[in-house]
Amino acid sequence: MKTKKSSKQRRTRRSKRSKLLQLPTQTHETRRVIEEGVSPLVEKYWFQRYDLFSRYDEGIKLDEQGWYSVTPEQIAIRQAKRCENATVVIDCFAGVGGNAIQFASMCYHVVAIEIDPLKVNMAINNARIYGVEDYIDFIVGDFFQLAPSLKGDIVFLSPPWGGPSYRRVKKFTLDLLEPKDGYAIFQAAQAITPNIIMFLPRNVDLLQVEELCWLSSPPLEFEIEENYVQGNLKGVTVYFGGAAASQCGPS
Ligand code: MGP
Ligand code: SAH
Repeated sequence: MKTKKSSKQRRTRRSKRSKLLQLPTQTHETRRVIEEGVSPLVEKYWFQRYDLFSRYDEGIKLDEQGWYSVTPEQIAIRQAKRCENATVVIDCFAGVGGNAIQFASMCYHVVAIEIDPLKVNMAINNARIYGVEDYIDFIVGDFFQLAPSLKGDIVFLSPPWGGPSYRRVKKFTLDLLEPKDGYAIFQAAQAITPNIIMFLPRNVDLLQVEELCWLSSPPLEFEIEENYVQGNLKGVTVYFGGAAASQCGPS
């Protein structure tokens, strides 16, 4: 005789079945984590790999710092679109190329500076996958040493935030940026152009960001944008000077 199941029993059955249905994909993903030698620190970012590089499976290369620092592709596209009048964009902390690739995809000429030669090799490989390597001049070097000789319409700054532990502080102050504090980084950029874009932690002290405008006379215009991926806040982009007004073409 058939008995009527309680709603609790039905719930248990359904959840067991849905777990079984998920099993093959989970196993496949877990196998890939092992095959690719993904470290525990990187694992969380690896699961977001297609948000970071939609063409990941075509041979994209990242090292540990690259994994946790690369700008997610949709954010990098948005930042690049804001440079619509620019001819030359300088990416001062280029990493494995997440931003440089998207600037180049908009047909800007990109000067990509990165201090770590291994990352530059990865960035060249990644740019090739996106077919934009011809639009990027990769320079292995220290941004602060190179800054006095650089010329460009927009300077893009996504410096190191001190690793994934940046989240532990309630308010991320600009002195926590690396390799120098936010004011020093901004001033080096300002000597090139007032059209500056900065990608900063979501917990950044916005009052300090505002203070950066006052390093110029008259103070620079600025605009702050929160950047989400799949509904999660990933960071904050600040547009200064002509980048705020989208007027950064060659003068
Ligand atoms: P996250 O907060 O470490 O990851 O980095 P997530 O997935 O948001 O973690 P959650 O568990 O808090 O949800 C978010 C994004 O910030 C990364 O995808 C990078 O684009 C950027 N980012 C993180 N770090 C540590 C750096 C950094 O040091 N430098 C730069 N330029 N970007 C970073
Ligand atoms: N926007 C990049 C990620 C940048 S992470 C992307 O989307 O891929 C910050 C990078 O700054 C790191 O790769 C680090 O090696 C580099 N860096 C640190 N100090 C530097 C310096 N003085 N000059 C140039 N690059 C530097």
